[in-house]
Amino acid sequence: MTSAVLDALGVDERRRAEYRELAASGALARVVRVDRDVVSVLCDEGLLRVATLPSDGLIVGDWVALNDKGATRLERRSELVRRAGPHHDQRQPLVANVDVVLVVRALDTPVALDRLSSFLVIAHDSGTVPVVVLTKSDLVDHVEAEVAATSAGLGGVETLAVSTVTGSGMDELRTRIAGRTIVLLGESGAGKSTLTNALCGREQLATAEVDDKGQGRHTTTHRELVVIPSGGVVIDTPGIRAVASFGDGAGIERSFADVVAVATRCRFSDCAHDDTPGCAVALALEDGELTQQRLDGYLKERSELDWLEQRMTDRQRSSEQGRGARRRGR
Ligand SMILES: Nc1nc2c(ncn2[C@@H]2O[C@H](COP(=O)(O)OP(=O)(O)OP(=O)(O)O)[C@@H](O)[C@H]2O)c(=O)[nH]1
Ligand SMILES: [Mg+2]
Ligand SMILES: [Zn+2]
Repeated sequence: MTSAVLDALGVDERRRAEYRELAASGALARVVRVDRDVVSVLCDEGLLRVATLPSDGLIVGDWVALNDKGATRLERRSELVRRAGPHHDQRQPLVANVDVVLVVRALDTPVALDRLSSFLVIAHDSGTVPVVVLTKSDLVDHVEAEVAATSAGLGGVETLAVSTVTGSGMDELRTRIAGRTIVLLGESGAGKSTLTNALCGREQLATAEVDDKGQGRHTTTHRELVVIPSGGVVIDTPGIRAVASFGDGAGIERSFADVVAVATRCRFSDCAHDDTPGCAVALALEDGELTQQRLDGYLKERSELDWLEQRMTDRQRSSEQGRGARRRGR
């Protein structure tokens, strides 16, 4: 069976087999947008709107088998997850079945690298590949130096510069995303929707100018999946400045592999990397192998995760105590 729509959405034989096993009454489809009680899906019949319950937990990028009652979700091969905020412990899945996370940043506004590295952490948590995309390259000089500095400041992450005005870098980006599912993350005004439209070749999504302070206007309010004619699928998202990870630390270890590699040489395995004797990190800072910024970024991510781990442990303990008290009370 071949289908242009499903192929464009990135279907493969494993997915088709999974769908056949369900023997669903309706089509195989992919979720392109989620509203309160309706999901929009693309399938062979085109765009359909299907009633669902929030408890179905469908998110953009999910594959579903349609049926009389709604939609049954197929296996998620990857899931990009964040926490509601730095001091929250709710797990929020953002998008599903993503291959590459594009971290988008406008070159004409200054940005804190630790905000960008938070996106790299959740990308690595989910096993997807992060790529940084620097937009609006037509507005600045020294684009190559910016690319090099961003990549180095983020531990060597792949970094591209693009302009939707001149088209510079767009072919490289198209090649990078062909045949894959990409999600765009970054702050409001970074140019995510403009980039999606440029990749689509039409004005599919609304965009808006940044205000006179250089701030975005939160123009995009929904995550939305669109098919790119040159191949691949892009999920545009509302602007966010940073994210907090809900991972187990693996994403931090990968995003800060340079810091971790140095820290393994410290004399004590529980080294706090301050004035501890035999601290390899302190030495690396002195001789320039590591920057203070990389270390601070790493420690910030670690401390947020430590907070989460402590919170989860406390929760578990109090729920066990609650169960114990109920048992004794019986
Ligand atoms: N000069 C220039 N302007 C750009 C480029 N890309 C985007 N812009 C402008 O940047 C502004 C913001 O773009 P949007 O695409 O709406 O930004 P966004 O990231 O989707 O913002 P939110 O939806 O609020 O998260 C618009 O005025 C765009 O025209 C570019 O490559 N060059
Ligand atoms: Mg937008
Ligand atoms: Zn140390």
